[in-house]
Amino acid sequence: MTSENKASPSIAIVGTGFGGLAAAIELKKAGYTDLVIFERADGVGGVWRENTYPGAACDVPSPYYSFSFEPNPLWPRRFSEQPAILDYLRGVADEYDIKRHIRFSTAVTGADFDESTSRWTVRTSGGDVEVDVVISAVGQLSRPSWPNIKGRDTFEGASFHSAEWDHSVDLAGKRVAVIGTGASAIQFVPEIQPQVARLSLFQRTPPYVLPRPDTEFSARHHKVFTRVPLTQRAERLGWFGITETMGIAFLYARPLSKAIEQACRTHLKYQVKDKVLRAKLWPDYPVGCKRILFSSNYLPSLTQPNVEVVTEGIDEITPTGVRTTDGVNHDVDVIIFGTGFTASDFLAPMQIRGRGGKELREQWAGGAQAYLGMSVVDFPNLFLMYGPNTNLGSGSIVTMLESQARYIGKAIAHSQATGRPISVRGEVAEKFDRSLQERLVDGVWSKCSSWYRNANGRVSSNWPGTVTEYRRRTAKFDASDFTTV
Ligand code: N01
Repeated sequence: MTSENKASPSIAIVGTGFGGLAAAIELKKAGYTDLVIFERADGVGGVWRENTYPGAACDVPSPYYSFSFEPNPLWPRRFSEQPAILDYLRGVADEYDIKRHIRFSTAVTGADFDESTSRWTVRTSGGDVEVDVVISAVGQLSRPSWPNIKGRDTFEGASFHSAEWDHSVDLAGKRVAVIGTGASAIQFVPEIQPQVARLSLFQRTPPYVLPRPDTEFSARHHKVFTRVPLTQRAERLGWFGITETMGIAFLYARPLSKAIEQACRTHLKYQVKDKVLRAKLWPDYPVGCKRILFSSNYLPSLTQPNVEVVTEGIDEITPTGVRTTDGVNHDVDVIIFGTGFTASDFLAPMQIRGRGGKELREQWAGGAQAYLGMSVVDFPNLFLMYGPNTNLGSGSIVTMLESQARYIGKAIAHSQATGRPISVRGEVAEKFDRSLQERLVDGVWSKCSSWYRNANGRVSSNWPGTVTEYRRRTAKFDASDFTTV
């Protein structure tokens, strides 16, 4: 990449999910053409390429879980399934001619800031590349978390993680153990339950579940959405309003969150008649602490005769199955880990070194933090999409990513104007993080354990306000928050 022409910085983006594509499109629109995008896989899509488990779908409605500048009047359903979302992302990449910038099958292993040249050396499986700006868009949920359960490697049957679904394993007629009851498991459990001989669901903590008001979008919908785009925009705005209200409920309005809890209770009562099972499935932590899940077929699937919900803790995985703390051996043929992702380990396994050779991982030893989730002290011209404290408990992450892409575009323009790399001022970042953590420490997410929190209890994943607040705070780029190096 060229560096002579400082008027046009060279920019590397890591990842081609919603975040990487949002950044690339924004920068192309702003006239930056010296772009290289690294993608470890052989296609775009991020988590929507990786997660192919049965029933994989988005629990945020598609008219809202899509780019505002690229509505899709032809969504097959309100809550589209993974293949449709992946198709959408592929289409967007084509539409904006992004693919020619992408180096597929190229994993970024790290990046070093060189103070003598004020540039980054990005280390990849395909060699080193020097650029002026690095944008990480690797997401928070891209690395599967394997539980540290004794004997996990001794199991003699097939086993795999939900995010790496092994489609070569035929589950028909098998005894299957599922470990985990998060957003992934509640989508695939109802899909596999009718096929398997026996399904043992190992539940450590039950989720709150609300119905998913899904609907197929018919040819008539498609016609209306195409001819009158305002109708789809109205649906988008409607869901924005609903999810913002839910966000406000968990963040600020206890009575409103009580109403949501009651709705979950009624839903459970309606779907599960057996009182013993119902008691097992009722959470004992405040609603909203973990992500509320949307499903109309998860709870009914657990009432089927071939399903057992196991609430005893797992003691050990044995060559033939799962042994629980009550000494019972649950013999199974297949174990599926729906155990989530290593979210708090931001940007891992990349090794990022900023000014003075500082390691990002060391700087983040107490928990990741970044100004507005995007800029880190002493890491000049490194910007993060979906960085620390920008996940949502409720709402569409795509709206956050669009705000970030715009803000990063402005930051790059400022760096270009000053002719120097920029990073957030230490005191600005500190003040920002302090106020964020003050809001989070007594908030709902601190009341239970989840992937939103680090091992030390710090909430590093979630934004403590509404989407509206984040959009407002990122709408303007304030150059006085940054320093040139
Ligand atoms: O992962 P999770 P996920 N022994 O971390 C259990 C997004 N997403 O893949 O709650 C026993 O939520 C763990 O138990 P506990 C969405 O943002 C979106 O399901 O820790 N159990 C939990 O039940 C979501 O929040 C969509 O007690 C163990 C489960 O495994 C995020 O991805 C769809 C265990 C992990 O749940 C993650 O969801 C899917 C152990 N040792 C996912 N370790 C959309 O629709 C873990 N568990 C957009």
